[in-house]
Amino acid sequence: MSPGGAAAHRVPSAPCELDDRLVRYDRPLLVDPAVQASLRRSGFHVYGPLLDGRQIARLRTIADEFLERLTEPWGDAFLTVGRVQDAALRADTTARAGEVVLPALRPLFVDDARLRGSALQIKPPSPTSELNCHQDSSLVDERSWLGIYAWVALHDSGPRNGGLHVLPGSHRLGCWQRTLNVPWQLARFGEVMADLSVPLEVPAGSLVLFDAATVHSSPPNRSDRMRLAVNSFVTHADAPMLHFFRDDRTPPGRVEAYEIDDSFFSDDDIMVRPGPQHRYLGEWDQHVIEWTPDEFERLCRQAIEEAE
Ligand SMILES: O=C(O)CCC(=O)C(=O)O
Repeated sequence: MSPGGAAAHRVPSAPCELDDRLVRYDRPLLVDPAVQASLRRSGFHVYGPLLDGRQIARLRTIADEFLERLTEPWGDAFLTVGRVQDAALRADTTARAGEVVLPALRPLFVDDARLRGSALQIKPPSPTSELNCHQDSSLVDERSWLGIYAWVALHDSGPRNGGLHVLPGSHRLGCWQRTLNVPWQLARFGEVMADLSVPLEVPAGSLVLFDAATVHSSPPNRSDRMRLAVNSFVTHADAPMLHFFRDDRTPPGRVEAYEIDDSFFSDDDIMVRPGPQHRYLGEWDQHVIEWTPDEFERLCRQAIEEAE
């Protein structure tokens, strides 16, 4: 059936509980079982050095060249290459950064992992460069498939220059239909999430792995120079890549599901309904979260305790 065809549909809220089972961790994605176990427990893992000085310098140069070619207004907010409108610039910069990062990441993952990347993240020194708490796009069906973001600092990174903060254990909150085109179910809990998040100190060249469902954020960069990072995505090669979408043509209580390929990110406008080149999988029940703020805070505190 085409989008918009079904009748209005009332979906009950997801139960107020953490995902204890985390089925997506049953299959190894990381070569080292201890790293996979750490990620399963906490939702993130600070891996340590990945890139050497030469590789870091190369990536900084790619970022400089990207900024020289960028014609879109940018202001002084956080900027990720993955979101710029110029598809050719986006694809070229991502591919060049990937040539440096992906070979370094590759040995950490099992043979049948697929690595996608790598989006440069640019945080200028400015009071408005913060990123509020969020979860990244799920990109796979997290009820069965594991998706991991691999974030590498290209400068020493900490709270003063807008480094990464994470909410430990938040990958167990079960909010799995995440794209820029579906209202984020946890948005109204922003203050609680920010209060409970913890800052990470990450030296230049070091890697943070995080479950795509882990809530994270970064405060404004209050230093006097730009802070760079690069982010890649890893999942199993046979995991279908998913995109969820809804607008006012989508019946209440539903999301449209699409199977996409890499061209979606390199060639398409990711803010509009995917075109016919992407397989339409139908309308799925929306995963609705109607917990109270108290219930949410209780769950987060339990998640943090169990992440230790
Ligand atoms: O580099 C940062 O400041 C954070 C990046 C981030 O949150 C993201 O890419 O989702």
